[in-house]
Amino acid sequence: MARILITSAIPYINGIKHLGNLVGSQLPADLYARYMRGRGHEVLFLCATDEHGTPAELAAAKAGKPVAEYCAEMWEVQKELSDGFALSFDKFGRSSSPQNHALTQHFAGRLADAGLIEEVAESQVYSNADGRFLPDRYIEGTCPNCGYERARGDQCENCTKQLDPTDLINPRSAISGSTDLVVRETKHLYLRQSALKDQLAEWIDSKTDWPILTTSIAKKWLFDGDGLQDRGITRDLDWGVPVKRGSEPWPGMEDKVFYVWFDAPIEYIACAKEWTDAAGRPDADWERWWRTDKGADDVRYVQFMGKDNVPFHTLSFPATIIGSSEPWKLVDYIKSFNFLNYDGGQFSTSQGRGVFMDQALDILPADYWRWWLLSHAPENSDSEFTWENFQSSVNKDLADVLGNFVSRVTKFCRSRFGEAVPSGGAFGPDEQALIERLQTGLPAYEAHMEAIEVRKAAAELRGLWVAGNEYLQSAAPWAAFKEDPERAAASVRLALNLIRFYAVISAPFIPDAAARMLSAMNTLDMEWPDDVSESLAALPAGHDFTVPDVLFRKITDEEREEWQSRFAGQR
Ligand code: B3M
Ligand code: ZN
Repeated sequence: MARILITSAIPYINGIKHLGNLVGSQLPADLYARYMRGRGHEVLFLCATDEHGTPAELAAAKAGKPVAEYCAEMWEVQKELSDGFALSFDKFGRSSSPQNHALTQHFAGRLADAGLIEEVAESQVYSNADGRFLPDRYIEGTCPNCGYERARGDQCENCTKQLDPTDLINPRSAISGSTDLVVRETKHLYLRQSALKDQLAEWIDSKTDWPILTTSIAKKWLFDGDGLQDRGITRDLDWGVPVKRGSEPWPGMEDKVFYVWFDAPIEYIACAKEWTDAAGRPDADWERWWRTDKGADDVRYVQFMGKDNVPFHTLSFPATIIGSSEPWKLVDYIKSFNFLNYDGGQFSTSQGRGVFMDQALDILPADYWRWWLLSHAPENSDSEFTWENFQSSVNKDLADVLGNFVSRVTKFCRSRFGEAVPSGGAFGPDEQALIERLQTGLPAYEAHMEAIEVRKAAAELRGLWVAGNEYLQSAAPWAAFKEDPERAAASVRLALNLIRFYAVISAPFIPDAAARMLSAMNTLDMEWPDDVSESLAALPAGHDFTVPDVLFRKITDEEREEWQSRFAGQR
């Protein structure tokens, strides 16, 4: 038995995520966590909300709420949706937790002690009326390029031109509207990533088994242009982790907070500290997951994320950890994803284009989405959601293949033998052929799951479902029953056991359907089928079962058309 630490990139707090976000980190992380638990390993699966930065402040302002209140409410919303998708986090934490505040300040202190933090003087816009420095996004004015009057200091939304706040005509504070702005000098902290470049490059080079998508992005940032740049890790915001050097104040930094990308990955560690049992007791032993001097040497740590998050996980966060000179666990494997597009374009949060997590669950149960998203995960290139493809995958794979198998077998047995596994008869060549097919297919499926080849694993699993249907077609117990009821009994006994077998191996993809299959088979036995033929005898003759309700329903053409127009934009 191994110990496996799994983290998913932590979603921003500022709104409900779309299906592209979901398939880029949380969902495949859940697949892996469920599989590893199913194989009997000890798993700690962590995720959280990413609550700091300008997006959180701006979203709260838009909602007319204090930012702390807004974040607390959105955490509840995101938690409920992740439960709805059956994401099996051991802890869904918050980057605004006291644990993360303390740990972030601790890391900053260690980095400063090691000489890895530099104070850099910068000119920045200060608002006299607001009594604070304004981040670029908090300054509005007229775009010098197109004349749009509500351009932001970082970019004009109208013509998309990248701007500097000083480019704006008639600049004003986005907070108060005041035009009483001056340029003042202020200091910011920079993490000297460049000083760690060689150590980081050596570490990345040692990761020969990582996906090319992951290492190529890391190497680009390490070596392209002037090489790895130092990174500003402080911001002039109210909401965030106050800048401190360990638990000590940091002179000159009193009104500043750490940059959201500095504290967000540290939340992976803090999240383990936030974990409590049902009685509210924290795990005194959390360090065995995170400190190599406390046993984490034996842990395999796997991270999941979209490709846009790779630089922070291959370079910035490791720089924080390596730079601390403390024995924190570094990631062992990074699984990164390309983007999922939506029906000929992109998902768009601002235009409400595409399907968002809440809407998805309003129209169909989680398993339908889990299956489509995982079996079409954007692994080797970007992939695209289309309603036609979704309809055909659901109708074929889930309804016609798996669902139909379960329904045919259980209904046939009930009508001829009653609701118990029938006795009598012996396995013949058809049964042998099926068992051999499963004996080669199952290890192939396991190998893809171990390697986190999500699409290949889904294809292999589908193949195993198809094999069961083909077996049923050729054994044809309904025909055999007339001449040789014993033969039919043997077939049905195998097929009923196959339902349990499918439930166990499919649970990482479709956990709710798997639970319903097991409950119909009247068993809690989730033992992984290490020995295929033994596992196909787990339900003995005489074992009771029930016929389940329809496992998966089909999507009609009318529904497909209606959804296609409903989600085309302007939520
Ligand atoms: N919140 C970006 C994202 O959700 C960011 C990830 C942080 S991971 C430490 O894509
Ligand atoms: Zn413009």
